[in-house]
Amino acid sequence: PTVSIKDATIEASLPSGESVTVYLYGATVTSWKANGEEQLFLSEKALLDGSKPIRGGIPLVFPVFGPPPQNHATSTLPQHGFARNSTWEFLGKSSSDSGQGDLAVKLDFGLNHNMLSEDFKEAWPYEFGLVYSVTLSKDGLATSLNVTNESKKNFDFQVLMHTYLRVADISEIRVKNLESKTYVDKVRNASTHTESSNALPIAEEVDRVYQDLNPEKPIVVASSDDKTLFSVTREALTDVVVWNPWIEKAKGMADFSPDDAYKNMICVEAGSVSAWQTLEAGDSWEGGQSIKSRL
Ligand code: TA6
Repeated sequence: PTVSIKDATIEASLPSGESVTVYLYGATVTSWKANGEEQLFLSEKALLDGSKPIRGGIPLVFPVFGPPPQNHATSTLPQHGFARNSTWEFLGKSSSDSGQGDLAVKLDFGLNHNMLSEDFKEAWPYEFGLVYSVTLSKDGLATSLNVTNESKKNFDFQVLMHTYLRVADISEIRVKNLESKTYVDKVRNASTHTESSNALPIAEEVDRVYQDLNPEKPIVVASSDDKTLFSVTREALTDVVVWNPWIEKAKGMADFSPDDAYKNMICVEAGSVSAWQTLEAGDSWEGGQSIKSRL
């Protein structure tokens, strides 16, 4: 594998052609190429200069998902926390080859409390260490986060990998393996429902937090003729958010472009967001996702 460092980005590629690009800003994966094509959606107006979280790829949500709750340690943080809008450091790479030619390259990124802006330090006054690993292999992309509480106090956190999967046409895809799962519908006043479809079509704004899923059961994005396009398994992340902004919300986001690009993306977001993980002083937690494409 080759790894190149270009100012604010790290790029890795495998001899078989797969590649991944990560911005130090937010440790945001902005590109994952496999089977000769781009697998992730990146808005044409995504800001890549650190002025705003990147619109697309895999933004990292920590320590809070969504708008922070009132009267909480995260209350004065921005939506989705500080991880995706802080500059991380590249810790290095490692590659593995089990001999059967399934080479993999792992890129590690770090963020800790004293690297945060003064505002963020003040907003969430806990010593912590994050190591985010991005692993590219022939048959997939995996991202995992290790959280260490380096403070003397316990802290609560949420975490989510806000993955924008690229699709040719939103009307042609279905999201599978959600049947009978409970979800909070953020488009319907956060009311709770049970999923009835085992192949969910996306034909309007969708913003649902599916809860308590078996992380080893893949969430599949399939074509309308039931070919698997993406398969997402998780570790220690038991919620999955399915989001598509649809027409109006797409138009309402200045960095979402072109306006009709909602047709070319579906967010399948692995996370632990429907409750709070409590990390005791000195303890660590790890969770992640593994995405396979075009099985
Ligand atoms: O993951 C879904 C969601 O929480 C939506 O409600 C929408 O807000 C989306 O994230 C994007 O949030 P952002 O802060 O990146 O504009």
